[in-house]
Order: sequence, then structure tokens, then C-alpha cells
Amino acid sequence: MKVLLMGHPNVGKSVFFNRLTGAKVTESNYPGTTIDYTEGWMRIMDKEVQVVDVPGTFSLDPKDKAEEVAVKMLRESKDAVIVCVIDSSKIERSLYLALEIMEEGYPMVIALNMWDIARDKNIQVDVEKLEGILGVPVLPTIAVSGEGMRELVSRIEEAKKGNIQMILKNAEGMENEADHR
Ligand SMILES: Nc1nc2c(ncn2[C@@H]2O[C@H](COP(=O)(O)OP(=O)(O)O)[C@@H](O)[C@H]2O)c(=O)[nH]1
Ligand SMILES: [Mg+2]
Repeated sequence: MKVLLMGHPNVGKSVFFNRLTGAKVTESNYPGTTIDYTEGWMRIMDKEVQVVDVPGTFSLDPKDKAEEVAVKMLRESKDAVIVCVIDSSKIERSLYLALEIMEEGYPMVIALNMWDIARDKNIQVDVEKLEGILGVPVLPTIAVSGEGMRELVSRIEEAKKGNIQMILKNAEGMENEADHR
């Protein structure tokens, strides 16, 4: 299994990466480019999992070399689980990328990072509702303190299993909503 950390620039992907991985990280240029990325390893349920700090991108329609590399890395990793890191204080702008990646069929966990900043700005996010709408696990995180990251990791495995529970839960929710109409 492989985990790709993806998201806009400056959302905390590299802080996330450093917290998830140990000392054995390698930095390389993507073949044929000057764009660098970092790879490392983490343990999930007794398994060594490769983690990649993918260059930041705003969409899957690349606008520069770094975005091109990000999209290539995604498309080359068909079996990856994506941790989509989002700045909690700018959610609307970030969901587009998450939806694009989900649309390509990748299992995903969403990290609502910089939760502390959103809280300070009085931005309130209904995490459960967002989870229900998107059908993927959504976790508030503060990468600089590590808050929420353990739970996020525990749900990577769940995402990989195809989110069956989530899909069932959503289907149930939709039925209930239909009943009330
Ligand atoms: N307050 C706060 N700052 C964060 C958090 N996560 C990352 N940062 C800071 O945001 C900046 C960008 O983080 P970085 O990991 O380099 O972003 P990247 O471009 O996505 O890799 C750095 O100054 C981090 O220390 C967070 O959850 N809360
Ligand atoms: Mg970075």
C-alpha cells in the first residue's frame, strides 16, 4: 500500500509527512524534471506503508511543472490511498481538488488541517455532515501539534477497504431523508 499526501501548496503536507514518517526519507527529483518530492515510510497496523509528499497542486488540470508532476504521480499510483490535506479556513476552494481525485476512483481520507487557525477565525465546519456528503472519512487535524493525526491514520485502512461502511451509512442517510420528504 502507498499513501500520497496531496493538496494545495502551503496547507501543511510537509509537516504532515514529517510527523507520519521516520528518519528514513529520500528526496529525489521527479525523472526528467527539477521538481523534487520526498518519500518515506510509516507503519499502519503492522505493515510498512510508503508515504509520498506530493508537490502541491490546485487541480488535476496542471498549470505548471510542479502541478504536472503531482498529477503524474497520482496517475502512476493506481493502488494508492490519498490523504487530501485541506486548509480548514479555506475549505470551499479546496474541495474541488478532493472531488477531482475521488472522481478518478481513488480511496481518500480528508485532513481538515490548520483546524486551530479556523477555530481562531471562528470558522465552524460540520465535519460529520461533510463526511456524509462526500462519503469519505474527514478528520480535523493540526499538523504542527499532531492533533487528530492518529485517528486519521487509523482511517486510512478503512478508506482502502473501499469505504463500504461509509457507503452503507450514506445510502441509509439518503433513504431516511427520502422518508421525511
Ligand atoms: N497553525 C498551524 N500551522 C500549520 C499547520 N500545519 C502546517 N502549518 C504551517 O503551515 C506552513 C506550511 O506548511 P507546509 O507543511 O510547508 O505546507 P505544504 O506546502 O503543504 O507542504 C508551515 O509554516 C507550517 O508550520 C496547522 O495545522 N496549524
Ligand atoms: Mg511541502
